[in-house]
Amino acid sequence: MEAVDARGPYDDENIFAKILRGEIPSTKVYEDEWSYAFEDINPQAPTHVLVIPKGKYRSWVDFTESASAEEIAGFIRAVGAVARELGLEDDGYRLLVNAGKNAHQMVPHLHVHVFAGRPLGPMLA
Ligand code: IU
Repeated sequence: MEAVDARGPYDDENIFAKILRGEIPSTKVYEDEWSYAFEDINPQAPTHVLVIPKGKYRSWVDFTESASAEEIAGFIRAVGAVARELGLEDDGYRLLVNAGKNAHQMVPHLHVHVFAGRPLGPMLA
């Protein structure tokens, strides 16, 4: 799959938009007013969850520039709730956001990766 440009208009037909609309199945691990979290289809660790805002945001910049303070706070809290509810705090976890081509963002809807369940090694680059 091609990396995407994180800029430009939101694509309503991107795969995570379809997941949010229930048009494509996903394994839900968390949901609240602002956010939805589900298992990554191609996990890179024993726990690999994607947390996405329910709003239409392509990237971290788009989200932080366009979303309300309430929505941003709600989403960041949701990422924490996922880590807590999955019991990841004892052994640790990693959060990752890819944006744009050089970071190999493949899906143009903001997503935070949550990795856990094995030693993750030093920072990925
Ligand atoms: P990236 O940060 O845009 O590179 O990550 C996209 C992720 O979305 C990647 O880990 C894929 O395995 C994952 N994914 C998915 O969970 N379900 C899908 O239908 C598709 C991609 I397409």
